[in-house]
Amino acid sequence: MGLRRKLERLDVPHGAETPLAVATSRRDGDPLSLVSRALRHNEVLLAYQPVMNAKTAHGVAFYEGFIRVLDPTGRIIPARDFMPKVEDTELGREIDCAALSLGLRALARHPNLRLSINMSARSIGYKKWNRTLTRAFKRYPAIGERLVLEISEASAMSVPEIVADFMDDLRRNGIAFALDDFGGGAISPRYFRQFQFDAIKIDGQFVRKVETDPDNQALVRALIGFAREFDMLTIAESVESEKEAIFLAHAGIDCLQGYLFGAPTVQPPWKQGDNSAG
Ligand code: G
Ligand code: MN
Repeated sequence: MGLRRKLERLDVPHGAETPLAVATSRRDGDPLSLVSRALRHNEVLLAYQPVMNAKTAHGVAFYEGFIRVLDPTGRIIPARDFMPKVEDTELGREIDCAALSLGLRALARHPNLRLSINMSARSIGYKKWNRTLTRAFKRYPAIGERLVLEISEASAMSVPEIVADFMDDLRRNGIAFALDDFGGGAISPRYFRQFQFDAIKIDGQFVRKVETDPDNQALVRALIGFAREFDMLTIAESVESEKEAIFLAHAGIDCLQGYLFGAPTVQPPWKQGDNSAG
C-alpha cells in the first residue's frame, strides 16, 4: 500500500482492541520488531493535535506532534501502544530521533508552525538525536524558536541533573521546554529551582470532570499557582468537555489541549489536499 493511501486512513482513538494488539497477534510478532521494521522502512509519521490558547479566543498556540508507526498493512499505531515497551531500549532512542527529525522537517516546511515534540530524558546525549538537531540549526538557524520539547515528569526525574544541563544548553537556540504529564508526583518541588521549564502540562487525570470534582479543582488551582510562582505557562491535557474547558479557563489556565478541540491527526490543516509525507 502506498503512503498516500496510508495517510488517508483515519487516526483512530484508542479502542479495546488496539491496532498494536491486532497487528502483533496477527503475524508480526512482538511490538519491538513491529516498531523496528517501521523505522527501517521509514513508515513513521507524526499526528498533530492543536494546543489552544485559553486566553485569546481559543486560537491555536502550537501543535503537539505524536509519533505514529505504520504496521505492514498500513494501520496507524499510536505511540502510547508501544512507547512503554520500547522507551528504555535502543528502539526508544530511535523513535525519539524519528520524531525529532519529522518535527524539524515540518517546521522547516511551514514557517508559521510552532510544534512540540515528545522525548525521553534517556535520549539526552544520544549522538544521532544531537546530530539531527545540529544539522537543522545549521540550515535553519531560527528553527529552535518554534520548537518545544516535552519531557515527562517521570522521565525528567530519572536524571534531573542531566535534564537541567541539557535545557540550559538548548535554551540558547530558542527551544522551549514543557514538563509533560505533570502532577503524578515523581518530581520533588525543589528541582524547580534548577529546571526552569517554560510550561507544565497538567496530567489528564486532574482535568477529568474538574467542573464537579472538588479534589481536581483544588489540585488544578494549586498547580496553576505553583506554575505562576516559577513563571511557567500552564497547559491542561486531555480536555474532553466544554465544562472542563470553561472551568479551567476561569481558573487561569493558559492553554487547553484535548479531544474537545481535536484528536491527533495525520492530516492537519496545513497538509489537507497534500499527499506528501512532510
Ligand atoms: O504523554 P503525552 O501527554 O505526550 O500523550 C498524550 C496522549 O493522550 C496521546 O496519546 C494523545 O493521543 C492522547 N490524548 C490527547 N487528547 C486526549 C483527550 O482529550 N483524552 C484522552 N483520553 N486522551 C487524549
Ligand atoms: Mn506530550
